[in-house]
Amino acid sequence: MPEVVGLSDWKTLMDEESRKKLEGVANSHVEEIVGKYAGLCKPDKIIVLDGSEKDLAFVRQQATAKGEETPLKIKGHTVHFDGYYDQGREAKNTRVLLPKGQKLSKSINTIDKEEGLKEVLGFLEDSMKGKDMLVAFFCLGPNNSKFSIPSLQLTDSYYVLHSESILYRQGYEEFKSLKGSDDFFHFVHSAGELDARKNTKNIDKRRIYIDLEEERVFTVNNQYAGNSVGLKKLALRLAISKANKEDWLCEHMFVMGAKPADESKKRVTYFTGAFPSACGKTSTAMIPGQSIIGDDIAYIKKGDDGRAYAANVEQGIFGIIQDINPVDDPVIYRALTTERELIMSNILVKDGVPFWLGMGKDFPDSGTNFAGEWKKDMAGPDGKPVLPAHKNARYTIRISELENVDPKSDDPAGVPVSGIIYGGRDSDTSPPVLESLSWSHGVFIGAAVESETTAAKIGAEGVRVHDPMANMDFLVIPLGKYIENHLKFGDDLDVCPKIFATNYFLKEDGKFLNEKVDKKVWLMWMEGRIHGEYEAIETPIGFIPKHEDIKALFQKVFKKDYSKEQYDKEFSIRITKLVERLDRIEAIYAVEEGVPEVFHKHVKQQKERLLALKKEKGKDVVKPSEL
Ligand code: SPV
Ligand code: MN
Repeated sequence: MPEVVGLSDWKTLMDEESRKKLEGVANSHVEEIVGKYAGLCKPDKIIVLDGSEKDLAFVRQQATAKGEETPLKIKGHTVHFDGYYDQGREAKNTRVLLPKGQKLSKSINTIDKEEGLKEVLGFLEDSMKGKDMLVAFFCLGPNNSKFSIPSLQLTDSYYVLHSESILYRQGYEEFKSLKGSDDFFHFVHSAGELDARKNTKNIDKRRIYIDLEEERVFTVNNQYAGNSVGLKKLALRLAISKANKEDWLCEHMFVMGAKPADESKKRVTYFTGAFPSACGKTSTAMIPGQSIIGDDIAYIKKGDDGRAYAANVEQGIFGIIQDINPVDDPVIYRALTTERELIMSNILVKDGVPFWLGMGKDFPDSGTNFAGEWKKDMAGPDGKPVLPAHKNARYTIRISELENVDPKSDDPAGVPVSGIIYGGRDSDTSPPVLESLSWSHGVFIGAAVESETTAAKIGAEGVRVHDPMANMDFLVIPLGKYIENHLKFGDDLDVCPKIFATNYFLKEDGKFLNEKVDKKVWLMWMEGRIHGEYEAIETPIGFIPKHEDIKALFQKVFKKDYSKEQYDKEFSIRITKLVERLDRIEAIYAVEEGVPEVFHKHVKQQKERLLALKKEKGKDVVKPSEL
């Protein structure tokens, strides 16, 4: 029996122009997919888009006309609201469709494929009645490159397509070049039935089901971009599976270019960085004076010269707007407050003016936000106080709109990666920056990343969670295999990138030990290490900077003194805390199958080194000068 039985005359739902565009890609698989889900979802119309300026303008105009977005005062800016209960990535109902007899890590959410398909296709049935089905062609990775993955999006949301037209490269030509092959990803999305505010009504029927075999994702009854935009976190999961089969890495990483603190040295050194949500990822990629390629997802492949090359999968940023202010993030703040095409979501709007948390302005007493008509001190439908803007409120913008865009941001060859940064978040354990002892030690560091949960994911906030390579939420292959792939990738390179770890969140008496902008100094140190410019101190957990080098960098970058006392506070080795962390990591990996032996070896050896240091020094917190 076919999976879906629907309309046989679906082509009548297209006008002549759409029909021509669909025929233009000359791909029977594309046609079959469009026909199949048009038959199931029963839209009033099918509108095929080829990514032309005219089409993009149509999508923008319809997003507003249909009430999914509202224009703000500044030209080109709009706001979109997601429903009250749809403010972050859904974890519980995002599942991999698991074919019978297959197994994945315990921490990966799965559902029997047959059962899951039946459920999600059931929810998609008739979901587009009274709406348009939009069919659009995109390309993950730079166009016309070895990184490119053509991707087909079907959705009934103009907001989703508008977002995608900002965040991703167009792919109509890529689809033509497929010459009829089925080697592409596809995504079927419906926001489902909408309420008067144009928000998903049946949030209890929100489902995101991932089919690795067919390289497709079904997502229904949601609007938040992390759930609805196929090319973002849904494609990330498909690409992780594809990378696993093809021996490259698909990472939840930014890509950026760093310039040395000494501007007379004309060089750009490329870094990728994995940070769990709200651990400083975008703000690291946006450090003033540096250049950005991408802030969220990278494909990394070995180049002909034996080095690792990374490409930005996206061409835009779907960034957290909280705390974007002229002091901490001047580049983004300027972009968000001047004329250009952008979408803000889940902020507060008063008379067409947006307000968000931490922007450095007072909130009005009322306005419109994700809860509807907002008033100071009001409670939401769940009885909880409603903040004026959501903590996970976002902006969607093209990277090319930013003044710090890197000239190689669309380079089909990608950029050579010299450094990889793993950024965790803890208040009492890890120093602000360190360098791994080797590639495999670096992989271990990445595999041990921990952070406190934030509002980007629905659920409790402030809980310390293990998030290997900041990619755990998206893993669709066993964790052990994923770690092994990283180890193998490095073994296969002629020159490995150096691997670093950062933690911007150390606290003393409840107050942060460093300032937000300090991350520039850590980056400058990492950049210098890559070029052999600084010596480092070997500790049980990796190489840490010398006080004199950091002091000189603080002087150069911020004209600020960086005292020995401050250095000691930030770079001391906190043995018990570090060992506790290793114990947590050990427990997590103990129940995982297929974890490479070298990983266990690093856990064991690091613990031994820490305990030996404790014994030797007779104390629990050891200053760098005592090493
Ligand atoms: C993240 O949470 O990692 C994001 C935003 O980049 S989302 O699109 O929700 O995944
Ligand atoms: Mn992300």
